[in-house]
Amino acid sequence: MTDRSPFFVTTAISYPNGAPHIGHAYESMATDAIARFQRLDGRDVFFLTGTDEHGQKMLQTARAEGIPVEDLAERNATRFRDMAAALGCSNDDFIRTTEPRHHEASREIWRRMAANGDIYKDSYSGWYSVRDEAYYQEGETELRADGVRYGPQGSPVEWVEEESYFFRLSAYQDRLLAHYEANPDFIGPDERRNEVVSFVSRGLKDLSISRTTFDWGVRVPDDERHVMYVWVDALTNYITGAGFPDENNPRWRYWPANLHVIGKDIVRFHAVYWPAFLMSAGLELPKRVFAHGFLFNKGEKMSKSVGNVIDPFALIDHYGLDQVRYFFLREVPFGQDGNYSHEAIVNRINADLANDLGNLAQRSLSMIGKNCEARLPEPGAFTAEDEAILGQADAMLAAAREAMSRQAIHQALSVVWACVAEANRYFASQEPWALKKSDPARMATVLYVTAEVIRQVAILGQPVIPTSAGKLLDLLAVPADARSFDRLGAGGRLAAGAELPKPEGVFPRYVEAEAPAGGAA
Ligand code: ME8
Repeated sequence: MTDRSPFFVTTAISYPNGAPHIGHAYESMATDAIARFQRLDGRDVFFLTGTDEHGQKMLQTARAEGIPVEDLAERNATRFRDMAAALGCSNDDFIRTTEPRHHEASREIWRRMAANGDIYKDSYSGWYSVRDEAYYQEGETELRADGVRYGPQGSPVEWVEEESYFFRLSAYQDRLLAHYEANPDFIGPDERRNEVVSFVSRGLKDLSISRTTFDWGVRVPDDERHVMYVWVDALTNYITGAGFPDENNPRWRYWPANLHVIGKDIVRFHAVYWPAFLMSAGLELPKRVFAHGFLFNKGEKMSKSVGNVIDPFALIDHYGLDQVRYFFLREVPFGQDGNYSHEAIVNRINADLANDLGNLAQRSLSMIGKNCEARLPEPGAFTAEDEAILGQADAMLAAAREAMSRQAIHQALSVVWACVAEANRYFASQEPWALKKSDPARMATVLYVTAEVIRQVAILGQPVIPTSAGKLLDLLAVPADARSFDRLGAGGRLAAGAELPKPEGVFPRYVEAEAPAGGAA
């Protein structure tokens, strides 16, 4: 039975204070793969992404560039929107926190938290990191030899003293701990969950949730001198996207979100502040928050000064979209930090895509083209070898589903590529080219079985390599309405006799443009 229940998945919303980088692209690709997987598996998916446009960081960048902050937001939000499109993201909406619908939602959640008695006015004095847009306790900061005080993520902090509204976060310590205990899947991976539990167990202080020294933000209801602390409005984007506060909005059926995909640096906001705000406002909590790791360029942190910031648009232009998506999602265990380098990308493109899958498809399909009048051959009785490889293909869905339920995207891919590897061994050992003369009926069976395995690989490959998988399915004449996961397994076998188009290569090899320096003379 297909599960048609709603599945709401989000990315973090990025600060458009600069152009998007590969870290942002990584999160979008991964979340898109998750959204596509669930859609193909029959779920009613809503996939939300967008930009987080308020806060001091945006203001400071705009000032440094000498342009109005609205212009900075506009310019870069467009680049983030373009990036999502360039990455082939299937997001259903793109939210910008400067939109009126979002101001309305933020003011409403504030009113509900206030009505619940959780907001009071006082004055704040303490450390603030503009880069992280985060308040830190003195004990979390460190005064270094350069005379500058730094926060736990290595960004400088400044002393802030101003009138501020506070949220009674301290009152939520026990309820949060009880929630983590009762819902062991609320935070993933486990390492992140343990960090959150230990942070909350040490005790929570009330949180300053408004600022008065600038006005770039959502105005606090009934007190126009204050704008909301940027994270209060930023987190609210997830319910704005679902139509809040209009609970008659058809999108409200998607709340609570099934999954917030975020990076490991913003776990505290999503797993501590956000559930506390929602509890206070009487709203349901998201089911899961999953934190991916950070990407490094050959082990080095990307930074503008080092000059190793990778532009996702350039990467896609250079290697191809599906190639980039496949590389990052296969290479980096989702949840751990990862590295990328030209060599590693080329290796994945050539080994996994061009050789393993591309060559198998090309060889088997061109044999069908030449020897079977371009029609899918009628198979004879299956041998034990045929049954074994078909069985492995039929078993992929269950294993991939299990992996995807833990956001182990790399494991889902490894299940599929293990089947590709096995199909290559099958093809090589059956030697269909030799059967052509000796036993054409057996050759037909081997080609049919190989094509059927490729069909299932392509269907399951769609979340990560949608365009190339689509081309493979075209080459197999699989109709558009027969490409979802309910067609996997024995029930969806290829129809013998179907006419196939002329086969063409789907996965080009990456060839170095110029010989490496000092190459062979
Ligand atoms: O944090 N590798 O925005 P942001 C992997 N506006 N992921 C990375 C990364 C890297 N090198 N650098 C950043 C914010 N990310 C807030 C979010 S959500 C209500 C508000 C990830 O533009 C980062 O962890 O700094 C985050 O999930 C996302 O990119 C946006 O980061």
